[in-house]
Amino acid sequence: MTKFLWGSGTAAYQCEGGWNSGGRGVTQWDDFSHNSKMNINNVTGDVSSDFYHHYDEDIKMMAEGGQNAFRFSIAWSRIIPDGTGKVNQEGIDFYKKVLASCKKYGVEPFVTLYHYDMPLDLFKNGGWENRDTVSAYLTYAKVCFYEFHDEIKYWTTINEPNYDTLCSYAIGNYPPYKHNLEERWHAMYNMMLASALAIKEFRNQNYQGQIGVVSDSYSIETLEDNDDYRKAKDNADLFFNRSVNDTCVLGKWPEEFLEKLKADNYDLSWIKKNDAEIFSQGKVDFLGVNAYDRILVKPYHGKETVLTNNNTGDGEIPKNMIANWFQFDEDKNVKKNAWGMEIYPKSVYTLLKDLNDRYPNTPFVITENGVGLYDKIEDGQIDDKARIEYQNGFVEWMKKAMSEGCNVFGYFIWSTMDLYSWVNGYTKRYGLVYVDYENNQKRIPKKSFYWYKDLIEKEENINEDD
Ligand code: BGP
Repeated sequence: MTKFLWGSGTAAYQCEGGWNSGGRGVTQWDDFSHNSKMNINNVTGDVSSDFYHHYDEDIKMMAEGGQNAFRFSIAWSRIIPDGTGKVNQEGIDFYKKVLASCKKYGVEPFVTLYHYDMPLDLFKNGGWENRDTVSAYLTYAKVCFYEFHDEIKYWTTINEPNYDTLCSYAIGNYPPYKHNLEERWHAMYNMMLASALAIKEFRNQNYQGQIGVVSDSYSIETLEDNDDYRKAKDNADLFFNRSVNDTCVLGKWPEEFLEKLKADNYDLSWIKKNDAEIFSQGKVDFLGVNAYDRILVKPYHGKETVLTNNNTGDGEIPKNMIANWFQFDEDKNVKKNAWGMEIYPKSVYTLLKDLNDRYPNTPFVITENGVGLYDKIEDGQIDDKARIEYQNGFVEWMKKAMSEGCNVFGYFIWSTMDLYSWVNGYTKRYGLVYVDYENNQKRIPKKSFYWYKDLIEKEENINEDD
């Protein structure tokens, strides 16, 4: 039986730095951080946690913390700097070095091909709204499979097709800052198509290993139970979960979802006749689940669509309402972090049970679970009790879901070390390891790092009795 994966995760733009080193091309996030007035926290990922130079130290520290797996993403812009055309050998060499460190310290690499960042030229040509990006992504995926297939057993194609496109095209806080759900669904459709094509290619080449999608998925809940509330809940389930998960697990867009888009009068001419076959051949081996919080909804009969997010950390609860679908509700009895995220660990239990009911026999892995806090150093230590409490709750509820039949084969805390939080900058910290940005990116393990080490030691054989 394979070992349960206990690890933590990062993403290229958020931790690497070295933005213009090693032949790396420019991405839309470099453009955002250097040039956009939407960069409200006014910081960049130019240096960030400087993983580009600290990778060996970081992976060694993970191993010392008992972690046996590391989730990270490859920067497309390091491999094919202009998005199409020339492959950059220096970029390939960098990830080979990262993979060699993983091997040296006995840490299993768990690799994402696309985690929000794309070469700027592709982005300027329409990004995920342009089907050419799908072909460019497939070429990029082929290069990565070919170069790294010996070292990587766990691949994921795309990180969070739902949340990424929601922020980029509907909330409008990520580039290209749009507020248009129709464009959002178009972009997400192309992402899912790119993912399916990459999975198909991976299988065609008979590469050893497993491949999946990382989906931000939510336990959708209501505070009341009646027909109107149940309808809102089903709508939210389609909107946030099934649009992505049915498509990559069952290989088919849910009919009810397409009906909803038609009812919204969207032009769906971007759905091409042969796509259905591609989706049916691009099913995942496992579903990666990013689990942070639940989504609480109630009916909405208004005409206006308003989508917001809290990027300031001022405690405000984001208000969201989507005409013809649902609106967000709030449970005043549940604690939230400064960015309005509920601290509600039971949500992972409900989520896993729901996913297991809908997709029986699917292997799941918690690819992200974490909490953003204003961590502070005091006497050289970071006592992040609130994080320990949050993570511990999630692990307990995950274990309960596993004991009731959910097949979960790994758990990754977000994040390995402090890193750049999209739009929120560096004050919102998630790491098990503190990064002192004022002092050459010095690493200092937080209390949660040691808590996790102890937990892994205790739980090492978590799946041995199945
Ligand atoms: C997920 C992303 C991660 C990470 C995390 C925390 O949606 O996959 O990249 O950033 O959320 O979110 P944030 O940094 O916005 O607080």
